[in-house]
Amino acid sequence: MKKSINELAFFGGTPLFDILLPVGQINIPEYERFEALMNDVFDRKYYANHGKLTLEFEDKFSELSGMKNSIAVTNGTVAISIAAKALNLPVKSKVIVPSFTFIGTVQALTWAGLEPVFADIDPETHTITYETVAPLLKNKNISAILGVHLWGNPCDVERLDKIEQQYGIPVFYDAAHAVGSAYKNKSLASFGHCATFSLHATKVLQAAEGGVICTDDDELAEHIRNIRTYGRTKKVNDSMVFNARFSELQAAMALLSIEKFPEYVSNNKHRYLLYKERLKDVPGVSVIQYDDSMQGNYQYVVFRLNEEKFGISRDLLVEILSNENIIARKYFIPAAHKSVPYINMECSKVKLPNTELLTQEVFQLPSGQIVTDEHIERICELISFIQQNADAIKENLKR
Ligand code: T4K
Repeated sequence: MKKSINELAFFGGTPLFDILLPVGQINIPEYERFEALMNDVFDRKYYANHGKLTLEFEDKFSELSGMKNSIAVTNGTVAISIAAKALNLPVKSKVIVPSFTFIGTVQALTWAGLEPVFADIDPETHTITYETVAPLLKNKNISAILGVHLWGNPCDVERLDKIEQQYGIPVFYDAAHAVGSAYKNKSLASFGHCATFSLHATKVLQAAEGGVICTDDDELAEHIRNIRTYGRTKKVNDSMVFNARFSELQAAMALLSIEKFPEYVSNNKHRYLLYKERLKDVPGVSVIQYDDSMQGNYQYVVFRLNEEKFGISRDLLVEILSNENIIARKYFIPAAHKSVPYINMECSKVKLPNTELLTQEVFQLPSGQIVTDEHIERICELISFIQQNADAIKENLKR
């Protein structure tokens, strides 16, 4: 452990770790098993268009999510655009969406010809609630609500369902972070008309790139399948169709990943609890709390930093950690309404105090499969050391 602030890599010392510790999960399958699946694909000479492996993966995803239909697509962003198209939301209509999310959530709406109306979030769960959404319903031309189960934390699902009943506005969910997660033992895939997932390499269930749309509504599922493959299912008609097919190569990765999903989640939870325990007494640092009503996958370990209590800013802490090869992240900064192109549009003129606060305070620490208990012990000791020496660090910066 560092004995003085001059030993911090930020001030020219040697980095604490000689490998990079990223925030992404990076669950690498056994290469031999991937090769065996590829041999099968090569033997059959069937690489795309939803072959055997893709169908097998879709069945397994349905089993994991307790859903009737799981439709695999190119990635999580495209999954949202296709879901919006399949819901037949009128072009240029408005969709209520949080600003505190990955920019892909909102861009997916824009690509589907829709306009965002940004909602604030609850500062504890980081998700939209009845209270943050209801005042926006007086806006004209609202056609839907897109909630984001950020970090796998459920939106206010029960009360958002009531908005749908009251106002007849469909709700659907970006569940990119919520694979295998549940609220009160009910799969998060089952809330709203449909839920979309990401299988990016950094996610707990990964296909290198990929996405899934889940729904129990068979008719909606038909539209999603039809849009995904240039309208070729011929079972329904859609005016705009696309190529969002999932390849057999992606399916091979995803099948190997889903097999290990319970193990990955259990390891993630262990890491989350260890971070929580080791940082509990560090002033100004608080870890996101998961309510007992939710069963998550713990793929992101999310913290807030109160600068006044900790002594230095979140941004400076992240920079110091990065120099030690601890690649902490500041998801999501800037928030979507402050990002191009929305910053130049009418929709950016909103007051989102909780979103503003969280973009200043939130950060994530490495939590993937390569992160060991020893790494976490050392990261937490370092954060504690930085807090205890915050004044000296600030002094040193002035020199
Ligand atoms: N909705 C939400 C709420 C989302 O968070 C996302 C995506 C989406 C929708 C859209 O889903 P996709 O279309 O992406 O399927 C990452 C991911 O690219 C993105 O999937 C994710 N959310 C977002 C939160 O994070 P970056 O640019 O911050 O991370 P990236 O890809 O640079 O990777 C992080 C670190 O992981 C790198 O420093 C290096 C390491 N890494 C990464 C890859 C890809 C590896 O070691 N190996 C790898 O293969 O976006």
